Amino acid sequence: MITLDQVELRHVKVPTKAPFRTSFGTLPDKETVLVTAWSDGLAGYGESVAMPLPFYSEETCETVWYLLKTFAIPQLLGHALQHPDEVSRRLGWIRRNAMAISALEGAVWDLYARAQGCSLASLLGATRREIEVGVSIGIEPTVDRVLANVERFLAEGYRKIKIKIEPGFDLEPIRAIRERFGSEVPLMADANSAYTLDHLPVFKEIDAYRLLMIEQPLAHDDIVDHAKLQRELATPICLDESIHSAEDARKAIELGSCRTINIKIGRVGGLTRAKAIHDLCARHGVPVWCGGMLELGIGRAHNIAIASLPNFSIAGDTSASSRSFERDIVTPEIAFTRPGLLAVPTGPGIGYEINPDRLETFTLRKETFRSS
Ligand code: OSB
Ligand code: MG
Repeated sequence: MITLDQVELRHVKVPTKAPFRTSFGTLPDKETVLVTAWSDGLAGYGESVAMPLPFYSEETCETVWYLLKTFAIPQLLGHALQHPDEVSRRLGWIRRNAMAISALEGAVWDLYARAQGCSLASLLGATRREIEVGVSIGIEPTVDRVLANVERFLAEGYRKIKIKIEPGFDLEPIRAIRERFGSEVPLMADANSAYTLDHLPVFKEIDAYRLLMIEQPLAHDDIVDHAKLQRELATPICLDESIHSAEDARKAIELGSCRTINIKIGRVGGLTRAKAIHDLCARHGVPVWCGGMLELGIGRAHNIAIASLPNFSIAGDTSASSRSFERDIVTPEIAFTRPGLLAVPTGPGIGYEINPDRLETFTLRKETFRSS
């Protein structure tokens, strides 16, 4: 049992190697909210995946801060928890705000695992000792620059290449990658909702390139048109933005809207809910994979833990620290054990510690809340 006696919020901004462009907008530096939760002198860490602007979902760094400070933290401080699953239940009355809930819930999972002296992965039900890793490549001003990135990441051993696409920047990069690197490269495309059913002819052409999947081609809140599109394509559709819960997943599977799901802990409101989606998909024979939101080491560590579950059978977007950062906030930094493979940590909690000096350097503001 643990009782939270202190929670700290930190708004951080960390320089990235390069801006990351998607169809919804450009992400310059990494800016987000970190959560530390304490019980009896032991700390656990969580990371929000909210960004400064609400263009992936409605949440932002500011809404995460507000929601946590005003509603979620006061409900957990001083409250005894038998298990981290209770966080999601106790905060279940809060509609949406998944990224806020997830950041706090993740800190509690890490704290609880550390208090038990076991790894977060084993607590979640890990069956893998290492996970295969893919990489997500942003939209670039030229196809050549995409090719240069593909070359770099294949050389580093990444097991899956995902490129961001948008209308007007889709067939060309896909064709160029296939021509240069061959048809065997595990390749997929992520549209972040930039298309409609009117683009069917483009998808028919993309279909010929035998991608692993096309991620979230249509509207962020749609599962009906995705089902229509899936019926027209041989390429599997993967849903990202459209899936917020196990119920969303059940409906999408029933409708035939997708053949795989990108599970992001932050998008679905935490590890308990992410695991529920994983379990539901497993029961339906639908493989899943772990998405990413260009997290810092804390968030990546949570991703690695969940990706160790059995039905995470496709390489995820759980890149190493070096993909985005010169300096990450965790020690050790997240690095391959062998090309394209990350070891699932066996140490307590998320299995990484925080570098306090770096954390301080990157902090824009912080606030501590204590149980009275
Ligand atoms: O759609 O998967 C996405 C990054 C920010 C917002 C949305 C997405 C992404 C990525 C990056 O694709 C994946 C990563 O963390 O490396
Ligand atoms: Mg996506």
